[in-house]
Amino acid sequence: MTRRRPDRTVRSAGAIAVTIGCILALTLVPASAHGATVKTFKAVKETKRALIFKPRSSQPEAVTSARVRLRNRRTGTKRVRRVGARRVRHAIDRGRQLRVRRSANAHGKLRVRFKPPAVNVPSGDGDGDGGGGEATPQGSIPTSWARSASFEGDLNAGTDHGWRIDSPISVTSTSEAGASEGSSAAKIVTNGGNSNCSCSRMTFDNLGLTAGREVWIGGSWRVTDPDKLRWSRLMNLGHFEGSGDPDNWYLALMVRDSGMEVVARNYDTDTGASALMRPRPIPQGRWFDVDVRLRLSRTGGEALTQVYLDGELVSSSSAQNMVGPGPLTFYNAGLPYFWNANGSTTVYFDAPRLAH
Ligand SMILES: [Ca+2]
Repeated sequence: MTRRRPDRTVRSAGAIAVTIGCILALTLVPASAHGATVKTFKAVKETKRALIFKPRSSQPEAVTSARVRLRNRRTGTKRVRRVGARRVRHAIDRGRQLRVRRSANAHGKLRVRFKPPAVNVPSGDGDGDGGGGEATPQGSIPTSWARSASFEGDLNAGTDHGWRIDSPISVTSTSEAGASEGSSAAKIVTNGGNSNCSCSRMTFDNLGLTAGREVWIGGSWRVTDPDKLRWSRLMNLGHFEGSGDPDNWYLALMVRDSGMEVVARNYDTDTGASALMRPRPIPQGRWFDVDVRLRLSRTGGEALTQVYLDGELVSSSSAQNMVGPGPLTFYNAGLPYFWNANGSTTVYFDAPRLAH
């Protein structure tokens, strides 16, 4: 059988937008004293007896202490509940949620103190073929996002056009596999039945990301069988001018024969493609986070692509990450492209996010 190269993409034909839900976002309030940093996180969920946080950082090992200053909105009573640094490190390291007990009506934010970051910068194992060494300091994953969604019972809130779902693929909101954020996630079920584009993706639109821009994109997935994702994509930024236009290009977290990689390429050809992270195994049967920091450039040595897996920097490249003249105008994620020959599989997706 001849392998197809099914990386064609048809941009989301937008259904009517559903918009602005309650975004359970995290916020960052930086503070410094003697080089230490304090990050503040809003609860991503509340239960009657607890506040649920999902702290993020690229340096979980730097956590020195954490606490929640609770204030009872009904009685005005205040109290401070300390949270063990080890618990916080563990939650960040594993991408898990952190549960802090509270009495009813008590609210507060999680404040996490970090010691000053180490000076040395991991060189990464995914240098592309761009010129020059990697000398740019490691950034930290944002805790406040310009765009995000969480699929808490509503698949469309926070997205620009809802989902493109090519029948008979289905996407539903479910809590059956847990979630990266909150308690629900998007469940994508494929059956390989659509020979055109087995696509299921949501969109952040009208981004206008040009050379020189600093951008973060991220998403969280739970994959039941990585072998069923060959020749597919998990997320991408894209520039699209019309079917077959040679200026169409995208920057994607994608899969070829195995593993996931980050590549900037033309829609229709690998000629001129720029490898930004070498293939690495796709975690199986658990939630994982991928966050990508970009400084966009068509010039090797001026561009920057850093990839964080579960909050840890795993790849850094200065290879060109723009392969066309046009700006990146949209973000797609979920399973933006699925190779139908993979057949039936289920992928859970949560917390698409973008900062710029
Ligand atoms: Ca969610």
